[in-house]
Amino acid sequence: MEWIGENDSIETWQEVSLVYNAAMRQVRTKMEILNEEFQHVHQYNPIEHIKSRIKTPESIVKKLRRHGLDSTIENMVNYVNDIAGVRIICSFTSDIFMLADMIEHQQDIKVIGIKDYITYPKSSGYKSYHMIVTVPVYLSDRMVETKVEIQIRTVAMDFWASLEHKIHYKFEGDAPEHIKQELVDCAHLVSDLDEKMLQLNEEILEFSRKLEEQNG
Ligand code: 0O2
Repeated sequence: MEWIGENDSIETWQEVSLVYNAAMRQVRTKMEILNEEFQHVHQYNPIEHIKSRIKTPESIVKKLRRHGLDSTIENMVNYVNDIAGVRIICSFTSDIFMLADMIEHQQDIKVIGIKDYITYPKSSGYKSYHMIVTVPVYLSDRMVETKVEIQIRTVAMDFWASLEHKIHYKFEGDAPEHIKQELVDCAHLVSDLDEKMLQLNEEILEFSRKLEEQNG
């Protein structure tokens, strides 16, 4: 097995981009298949939609600089875990943990790190479930295990994170205190909304189950 960055054959951004793109597409397809299979077996789609992206070279260089590292291909590969990113948006918080479990049980996906910002939200109010995984990418002459960051969150969490991200960039990370506080308040509203929607959905499911039992 080989990690990209372990040998000299991958030297350019184009090569990194090719391998990470392949890994990202593989993870995305796997998630789409899981969703379709779930629909087939349980008549239910845990995934609302999926977004994926390759981090821009500028953003990678910024991250390396933040960690005090030189902008080399080796550092990119070794220290930037989210060059390839797949974001999975679900309806309910319970879907997040179910999907994480399904991902962990996929034989050709290796989970190498988890950050559970659902159970332990960031002080900003940020909530999301992050998994760093590796998938094998088969090239013509070798296989390379490639890292992909999977972020799993609800529609409401995604709405919050998108706005917070915009504000963060607008103020270059230094938003006025009252805006930061408003965002924390909104994050609490998002958590309450997610909890209420989950309860409501469970009630609806229970109602449907009883109706089915009555009708034989
Ligand atoms: P972008 O522009 O979204 O790509 P590590 O990856 O472990 O070396 P890092 O990057 O701090 O260290 O890991 P973490 O905390 O898991 O965050 C990775 C990504 O999660 C971020 O990527 C964001 O996409 C998202 N994220 C984390 N914290 C926040 C937050 O407070 N608000 C929002 N909106 N998103 C957050 P980037 O590279 O920071 O940004």
